[in-house]
Amino acid sequence: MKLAVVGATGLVGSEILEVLDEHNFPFDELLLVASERSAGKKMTFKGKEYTVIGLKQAVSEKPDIAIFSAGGSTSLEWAPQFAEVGTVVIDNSSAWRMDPTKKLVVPEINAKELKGEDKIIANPNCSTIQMVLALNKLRERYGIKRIVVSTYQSVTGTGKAAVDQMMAERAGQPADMVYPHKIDLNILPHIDVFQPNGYTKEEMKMINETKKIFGDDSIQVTATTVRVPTIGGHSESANVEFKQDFDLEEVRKILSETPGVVLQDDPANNVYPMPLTAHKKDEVFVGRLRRDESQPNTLNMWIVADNLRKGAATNAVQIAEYLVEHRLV
Ligand code: A2P
Ligand code: 11C
Repeated sequence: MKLAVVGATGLVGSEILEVLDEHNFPFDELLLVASERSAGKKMTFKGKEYTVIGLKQAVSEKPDIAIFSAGGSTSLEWAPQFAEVGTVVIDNSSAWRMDPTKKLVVPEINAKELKGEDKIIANPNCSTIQMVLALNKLRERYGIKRIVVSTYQSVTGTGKAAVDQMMAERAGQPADMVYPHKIDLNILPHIDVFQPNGYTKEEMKMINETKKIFGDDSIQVTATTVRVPTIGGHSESANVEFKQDFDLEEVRKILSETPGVVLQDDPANNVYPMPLTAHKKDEVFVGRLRRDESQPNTLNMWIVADNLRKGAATNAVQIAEYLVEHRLV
């Protein structure tokens, strides 16, 4: 097993390395890949020193699996070249997600769709992953008619430069501006680029990816995605209208038994999910469960996950683990 991590020097890339380490992912050879700017740089993984290589060299090494997290344009250009030499690419960018010939995978929900011939597999957007994982078993039990979601997203979703902007502002130093406005002590109702319909690309990702992962175009989704000055993870307020009525105790039971989901719902003791407590964890945390008293069959819930973990690195590594376990590579 020869494994390549493309974008190894970035925020998601370094999280992928941490998760590979924690999960003891089995490989014989590891290639750490980044832009030509970083080629030659030394990095340490599990006490061993590696030299970062560029994409051209990485393709020539014909890895079995390449986990990509180096932006959409890098994926568009290079994923097909890896696929061509037989590598299975697990891609974190938005480049291939809505391509009808590519699978969009959250392993707990739809890994069973994966086949040996899938050479480029898309990892969904972070804010989508945590929402669909929290809702999947409830959807199986009650059916979902409509989701109204508002997000509170960590600056880590933008990358290292955005964390640097926030920290420089916090320290009162001149900041290189990644966002169009200050982010510390502020909130931006703006993630990714605005689309002609007035929504942002992030909002459209949540809408379109949810339908594709659930394999159900009839689910109505509307989203408002917001950047907040946190680093531990993304939070979401979801208002979910089911097709049939639910029992709140049963909802708690289903969520507490959903693999990958942790129920944290004890308001009397101030227990609810938060980015600070979700940070560096692989699971999706759910709390503040309550019936929407303004409308039948509708639940309000609060969902938090580390966007660099289950929202990106963990999900990608779990796909790789599935491929290995099921001998699809
Ligand atoms: P590099 O460090 O060489 O620029 P982040 O989202 O945290 O900024 O990380 C982006 C990651 O994607 C980094 O590892 C970065 O490498 C990598 N990357 C960016 N552009 C390219 C490219 N054109 N080819 C390969 N890797 C790239
Ligand atoms: C954010 N969700 O928090 C974005 C980051 O399509 O993979 C991930 C963008 C993507 O800014």
